[in-house]
Amino acid sequence: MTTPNRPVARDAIRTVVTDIVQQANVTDMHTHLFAPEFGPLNLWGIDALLTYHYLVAELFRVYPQPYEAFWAMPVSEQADLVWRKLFVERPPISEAAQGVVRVLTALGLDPCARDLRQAREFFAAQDAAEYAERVLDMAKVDILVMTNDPFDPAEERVWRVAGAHNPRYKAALRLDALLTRWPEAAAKLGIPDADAETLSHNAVLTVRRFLDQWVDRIQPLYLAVSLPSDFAYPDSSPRTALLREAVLPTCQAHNLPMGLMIGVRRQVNPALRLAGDGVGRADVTVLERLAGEFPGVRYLVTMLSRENQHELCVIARKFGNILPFGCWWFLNNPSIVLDITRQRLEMLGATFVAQHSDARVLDQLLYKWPSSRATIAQALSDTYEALSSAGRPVTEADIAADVNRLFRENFRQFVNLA
Ligand code: FIX
Ligand code: ZN
Repeated sequence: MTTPNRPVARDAIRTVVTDIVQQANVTDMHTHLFAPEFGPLNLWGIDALLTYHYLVAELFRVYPQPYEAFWAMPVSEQADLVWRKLFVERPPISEAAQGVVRVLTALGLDPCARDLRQAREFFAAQDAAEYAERVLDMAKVDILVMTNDPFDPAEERVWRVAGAHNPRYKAALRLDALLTRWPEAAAKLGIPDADAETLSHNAVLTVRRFLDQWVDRIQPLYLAVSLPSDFAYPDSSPRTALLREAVLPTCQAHNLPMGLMIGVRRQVNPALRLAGDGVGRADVTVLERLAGEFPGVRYLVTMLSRENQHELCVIARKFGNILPFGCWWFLNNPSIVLDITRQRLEMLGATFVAQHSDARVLDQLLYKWPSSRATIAQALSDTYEALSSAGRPVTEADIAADVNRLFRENFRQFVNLA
């Protein structure tokens, strides 16, 4: 029998917390997944899992080869090679490699197989839509947020023709093209003066109209952009003008938060393609200026460099319109998640979003979430044990409420999702 309002004994805290965290539903606020109705954009199955860009980078560590030779191979052969080199010829110990093992185990497949025959047969027998529901249920992800690029013609076709109304897949309007590749975006929008020193009135109006249309079309939960480690605000670039005159006013007009993902160094090794991005320490004071200049805008913020995490906590203490989220990409490893989560709990209580999956392949939900849950449960257990020792025991209800805040509610409230 559960007694949610009775204090949990100090020596039972770890078990109770772990259980609550493992059972909790999560809202996955940032992924690169697509609902099944997006057809080939919805990635799942063994070939997609093994050619995930994290693993492609790791393949080149153990098996240097001409980049172009790898890219010229059919995806199934790339996957065979990754399997042989990273899973058969050595134990798959990295977080990304262990992730594949955990997915296969969760699906009842053999993680020690010499080849991919069994896995391929399993995935070939699945119906895409039914399988997606099953994976979301297994991962206890109630709702996830996609990353929707309004400049991607493949996506645009789906939105224009069929619309996308899957209740478990919500949209986020991603503005990297607009804010990091302005001349290209301007050309697509038919804006002639992309090189001008200041943004013309017409250019601003065109961008505003474009954003309004896309907000109406895809009903995003938030707008978002990933920004380089040298992101400066304000400066004399078109990015500052676009943020100030078009993007942030759009957030205000539609009451939508702005997602800022800061610290990527795109294409430090272009030959690795999607695997070729790096990380750099960013200047966090940009957030003070953005949050101060647009106090009516709510910002979802994640930073890629480990060195920026403490400063982000300090800024979030100063600005209620900043919600730190997740341990992004190169930070999504147990040792670092543990460290960052502890830091955030100490400095912010339960007022952040503990994690997002960033999954690109549906099945990855089956390892990214269990891994994050285990690590975050550890950080939370330490916190409640300390609190209990200090003289304030916690109840199951206390713990469940905090877990719900960290994994669902803080994000949902921020984006007004019931
Ligand atoms: O910009 C992003 O949203 C990044 O998460 C991706 O671009 C990155 O490639 C990734 O998949 C990280 O997990
Ligand atoms: Zn991402």
